[in-house]
Amino acid sequence: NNRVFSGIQPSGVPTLGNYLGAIRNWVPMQDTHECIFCVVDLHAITVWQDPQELARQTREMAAALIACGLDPKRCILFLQSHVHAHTRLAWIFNCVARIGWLNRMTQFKDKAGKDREAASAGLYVYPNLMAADILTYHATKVPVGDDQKQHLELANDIAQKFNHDYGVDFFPTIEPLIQGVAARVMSLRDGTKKMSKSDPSDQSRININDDHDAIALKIRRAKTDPEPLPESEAGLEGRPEARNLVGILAAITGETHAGVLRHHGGKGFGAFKEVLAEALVAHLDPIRTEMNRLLQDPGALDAALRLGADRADAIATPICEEAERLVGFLPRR
Ligand code: AQP
Repeated sequence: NNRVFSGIQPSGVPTLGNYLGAIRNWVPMQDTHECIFCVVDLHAITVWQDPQELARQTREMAAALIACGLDPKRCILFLQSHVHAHTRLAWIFNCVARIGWLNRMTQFKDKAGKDREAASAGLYVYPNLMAADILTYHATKVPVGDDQKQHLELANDIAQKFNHDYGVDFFPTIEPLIQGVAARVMSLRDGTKKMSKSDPSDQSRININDDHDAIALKIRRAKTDPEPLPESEAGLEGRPEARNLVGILAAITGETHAGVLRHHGGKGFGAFKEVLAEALVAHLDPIRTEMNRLLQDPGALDAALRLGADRADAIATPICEEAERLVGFLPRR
């Protein structure tokens, strides 16, 4: 099949990283694939979320996705907590996945920080829920940023072990679709850390609803080294901040890194940053305007999400129930 599944956490406003690494690539897939896109609120609470903020951010995320070009008529767009098959299948996967597999997940180590014992159990089993998100639709194509590759490999290990343990050929193999020049956008404050919506510093990221002034200021303050831009890609070696800014402009203009450097090599960062800020403002402005418009009518937004949940349920629940039957659970009659 050519069913696509992808999700995004409502842990803040989507960043330029989420946009370039994920959302933007989802838009054209609506014409070529059967697309299922999910605001993964269950994943968001693996770290603390203020309830009111979570509710607000969930609506904002839905509005942002539609503003970026996801069309609730051409894709299935819904909230994860509305479709119970995700958690039902995740429990089964908690019992299929091995602790040793989870221990190898680098994102857990990054997100849990130094005090690993104090991290939530949910954060630890997060990849099992992610496997359920995808597999309860028998989706085979998963467009994600480079940072999610390890979780997809784990999802395939779970699918294989389930099939093997229960002697069936039930769950398909998942294929990661990693695309774009800027598959990984880095923090504006530290070129070795990825840009994140939950980073405590707002200066570390561009939010897709940042206005002209915010974008200009953040780009002007972005960390750089004192050297001018190199003339060729080799000159970006060992200069993560320079590489990141070049990569962002390349992704926005559709050029390669080399192409950007052909145009701007030799410039100081002051001049380059002005070009970059202007390109970002021009690209993000219509998205911000549309997002704000959508947020003014929460009733319409909620209705679109309800419809999405109904359509998602219709696919997910029968697959989940078949998995439960294979495990040996009696159906409720
Ligand atoms: N910096 C990034 N560059 C490229 N792609 C990125 N993605 C995230 N950050 C970058 C991609 O965005 C999709 C949705 O991510 P998510 O919300 O499920 O969680 P995340 O990967 O943990 O994203 P954040 O922004 O870092 O959120 P928080 O701060 O809450 O953890 C994924 O496809 C991801 O690859």
